[in-house]
Parts: sequence; C-alpha cells; structure tokens
Amino acid sequence: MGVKSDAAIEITAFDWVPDFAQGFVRDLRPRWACEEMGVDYAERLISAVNRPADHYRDQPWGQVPVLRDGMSACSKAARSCSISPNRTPRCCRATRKGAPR
Ligand SMILES: N[C@@H](CCC(=O)N[C@@H](CS)C(=O)NCC(=O)O)C(=O)O
Repeated sequence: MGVKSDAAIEITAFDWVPDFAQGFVRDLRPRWACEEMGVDYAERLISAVNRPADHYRDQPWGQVPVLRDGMSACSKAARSCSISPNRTPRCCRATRKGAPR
C-alpha cells in the first residue's frame, strides 16, 4: 500500500520546493487520504519552475496537486480527499473526454 508506479490513481506534485514550503504543499492532502483509505497511488512529479504544458489542462493555474483517476481529474486538494470506496473522488470532472461533472 502507498506509492506504486502502476496505481490507477495518480497525484501530481512538485519534484522540489524551497525549505519554507516543505511539509506544507497541498499534495499532502490527497496523499494522506489515499493512505488512510488504503488506496495505492502513483506520483507524477513535475518541476515547479518549468511546468509541463499538459499540466495546465487539469489545473489552469499550474498549481498542485491534481489527482487523476482514469479520465477524471480533481485539482482541489481538499475535495480530492473525498475519495469514495470505489476510488473516484466525488469532485472529479472528466477533463479529456465528456462533459464536466
Ligand atoms: N485551490 C488549490 C490551490 C493549490 C495551491 O495553492 N497549490 C500551491 C502549492 S500548496 C501551488 O501549486 N503553488 C504554486 C503556484 O501557485 O504557482 C487547491 O485547493 O488545491
């Protein structure tokens, strides 16, 4: 249980943050929720200073975290903690296909 590269859920986080931010970056929230639910998740670590263009499709401000489960993505740290027992966060919206929900 925990971080597994082939997990269905993927959490995007920064690969590095300055000292003052360490321990306060909001990817801690969905990570913690997954840990508490016993749900494995994969990490997608991106550079904070050179953010990949495709990250802005899921998070228009380029912020982290983004929790992705298949075609659905959630870019609100607190809401992404509402992972249901069947894994999909209740707030998820379909971003790549279909209408937002
Ligand atoms: N409303 C977002 C806020 C996310 C947020 O503020 N993320 C910070 C890290 S804790 C961030 O990515 N900061 C970098 C930036 O704003 O460029 C959420 O609830 O997840």
